[in-house]
Amino acid sequence: MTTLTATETLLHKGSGLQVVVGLGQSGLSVANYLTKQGYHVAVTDSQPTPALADQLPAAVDIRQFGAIDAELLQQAARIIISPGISLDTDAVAAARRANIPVVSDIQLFCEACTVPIVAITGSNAKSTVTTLVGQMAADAGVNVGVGGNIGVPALNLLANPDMQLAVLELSSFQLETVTNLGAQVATVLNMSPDHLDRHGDMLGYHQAKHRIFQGAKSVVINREDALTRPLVADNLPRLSTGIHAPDKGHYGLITDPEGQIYLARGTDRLLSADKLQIKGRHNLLNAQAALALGELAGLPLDSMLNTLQQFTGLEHRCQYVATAAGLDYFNDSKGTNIGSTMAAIEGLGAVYAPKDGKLLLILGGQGKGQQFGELTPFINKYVSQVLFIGEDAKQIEQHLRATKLSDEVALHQCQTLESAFATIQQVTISSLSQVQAVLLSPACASFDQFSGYAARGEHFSQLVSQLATDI
Ligand code: UMA
Ligand code: ADP
Repeated sequence: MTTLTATETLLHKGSGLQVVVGLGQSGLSVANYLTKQGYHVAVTDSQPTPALADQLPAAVDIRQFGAIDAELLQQAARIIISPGISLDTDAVAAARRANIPVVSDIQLFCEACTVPIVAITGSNAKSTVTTLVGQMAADAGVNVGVGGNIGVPALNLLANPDMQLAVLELSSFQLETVTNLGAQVATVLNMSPDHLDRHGDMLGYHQAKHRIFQGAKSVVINREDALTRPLVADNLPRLSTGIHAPDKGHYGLITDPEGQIYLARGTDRLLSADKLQIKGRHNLLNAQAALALGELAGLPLDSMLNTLQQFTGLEHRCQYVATAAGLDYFNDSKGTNIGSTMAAIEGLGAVYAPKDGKLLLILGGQGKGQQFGELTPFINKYVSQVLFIGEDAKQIEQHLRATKLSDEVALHQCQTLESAFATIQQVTISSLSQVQAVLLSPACASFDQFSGYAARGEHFSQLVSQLATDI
């Protein structure tokens, strides 16, 4: 971070009160950043005693906790809102009506960042692709900062004065208040319904996501998903990814006469798919996206291909846990929307189908306003048992029953993961169930029963290991 002159500090102090709304990780990073810049900063949070309050810098002299302070917001020269807080929150909506600017930490980051930004969003695969691109850059000897929605607040990256490249995972919540991000390369990896309770409908969600392209110098597009295509000038450099053979210079897949699949750039076969440790068709798209983003960020291809072969994937994403009583257990707790669950069912289902095997799917939690009937064709093809857990379990069952669900798919209400495990024992005893693998891919948020997807995945893995020791 550059050191400010006394005049700059005075200018910032004089530029009015900066009100940080929400004191989570991003709120704290904003308070730290703005106080160092010499701004007058206030913080407000709904919780009476936010956990991070004692980490606030002493210079933050206004702290209003217990409710978002509407009066304080009216005094702001600028509001910096945390991603978890909706713009429709009463106090925030009133401030916007009073024409007080509301921005996210990402806006402050892109205004201050002097190095190229790789900006990544999408309904799914953000963390996987962000981690891959970050690793590709590091392996190529680039001093890279990786942050954003992935868990490291973006502003914290500015503390590294030697950073040469910033790789950001961005959520729709972070993007909805960002203007002119100006990324070196930006992408929307894929689009499927998510967070509709917050954005109202698919259009609102799409609009938020596509703000990532504002001011971008180049873009990566997913040919399989028209909703990822940006409205940008035709002459903007662009690369595309997809499951078919690619045009010259673009990424795709080539299958040879023996059926071997290769990652390809134009007609060049780059890498045989079986050299990747991450499995499934969706991961072949993720690998291409990482290569295309890396190329447009100036990373060397050979080094990127080496990184790809070393990458073992992230926890809780279609992760194999163990085999117990002849069933393979997979933890896809990060499957928190129907798009990710479709990818998991299809990716794993295709592995067991040739052996006449079916999946047992554990689904449910907080449904976030999604239409679960969209899962039905995937369930009909690859799943013989569905077990529902969590707050919206009954509603999800209704959605499936209202579609053309096959009679061969059995549905069970279980409420909790524990009771789901008892049901697994009952329903898989008969070989008629055809179940060869158990997949936790809930297509829902976990907050009704867990502190987050990681806690849900860990609980699942514990129940599996318990099972393995009981046998
Ligand atoms: N709060 C209020 N009023 C409210 C809601 C929340 O005051 O109505 C307060 C809470 O009391 C708490 C603070 O706001 O003190 C929490 O803020 P936050 O929810 O924005 O969370 P942060 O800790 O700042 O973390 C955020 C992202 N969280 C969300 O978007 C919900 C993190 O993404 C991100 O890693 C972090 O910034 C750093 O950039 C998490 C996430 O769940 C992983 N993201 C969603 C997702 O991936 O689906 C979008
Ligand atoms: P995000 O950060 O966007 O949530 P993750 O990389 O954490 O993305 O993966 C989230 C979920 O999406 C996991 O369940 C994973 O198996 C699934 N997934 C990964 N890649 C894709 C893809 N290309 N399309 C659909 N789902 C995917």
